[in-house]
Amino acid sequence: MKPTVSPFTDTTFGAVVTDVDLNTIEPAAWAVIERAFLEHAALVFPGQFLGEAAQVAFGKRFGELEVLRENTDAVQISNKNPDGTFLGAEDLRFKTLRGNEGWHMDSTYMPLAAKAGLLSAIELPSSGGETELADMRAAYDALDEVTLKRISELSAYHSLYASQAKLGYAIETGAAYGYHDKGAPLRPLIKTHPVTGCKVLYIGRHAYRIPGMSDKDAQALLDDLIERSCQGPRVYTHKWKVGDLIIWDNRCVLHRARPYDVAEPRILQATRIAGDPETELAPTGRDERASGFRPSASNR
Ligand SMILES: O=C(O)CCC(=O)C(=O)O
Ligand SMILES: [Fe+2]
Repeated sequence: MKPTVSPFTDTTFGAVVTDVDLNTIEPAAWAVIERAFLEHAALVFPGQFLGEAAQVAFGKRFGELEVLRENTDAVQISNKNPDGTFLGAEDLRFKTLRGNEGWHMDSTYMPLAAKAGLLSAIELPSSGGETELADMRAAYDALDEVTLKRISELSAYHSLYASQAKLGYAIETGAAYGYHDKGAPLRPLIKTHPVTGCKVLYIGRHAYRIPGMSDKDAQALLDDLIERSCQGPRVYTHKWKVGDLIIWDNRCVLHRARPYDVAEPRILQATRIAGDPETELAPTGRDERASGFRPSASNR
């Protein structure tokens, strides 16, 4: 059986893949999926109902997994505690879920940004809670000359501490929050996709500071780029059904969760693919005020 890849007709990216069982993929079927992933940047596999182990195995075909939680490859993005109660507004995980509702790319605040994200739906609220994806290749193509010229040499520092602080969640501690200020990764705003060679607008809520600009001007520019980029036809809204699996290329696609009634369960199974250090590793530990540091061409 060869998978059928049906590109979305109303967006600049994305495709639905049917006629495939992700539990048992033949080499020829995998070749089709891998090619479609690079070409369409996001794939939707309806009704797969993959268990944890099968999702992890499918994820590993794309590359090494990023460790999201110690000692486990499969992580649930859930608004419930293990005892079945709902997270409270003061819980760190509640704040993480609210943070996920802002447009972002995964792990850009870590030295090694992610290659791809996989999600599948286990339990869903009665309305809302969609996942949205936005095509940053098409966003780059849509940039006007003036903006392109203005941003082409710029880089931004990325920090989870900063992005959560923007939401009023400033007091957390922990590993990922540590890459702030002098330890924040510095990433060019325009990225060249390491495999396809496409130019990509590499932005998202974790970007917070631009060397050579005031923080206020940088934030205004970064907010404006997100606002202008994340508009139709560059946005795909996935209205979940239990059993669906989606994957996006984190090197060229922004994503966010949409709000829902937090008193209803929403449980997704997440697998994240680590970036290739050759291309997704960013310099950290320097601050523009310290040295006038600029990323080298090899980091673009
Ligand atoms: O909950 C969602 O829809 C998105 C979650 C997310 O940001 C992620 O899996 O990286
Ligand atoms: Fe995410």
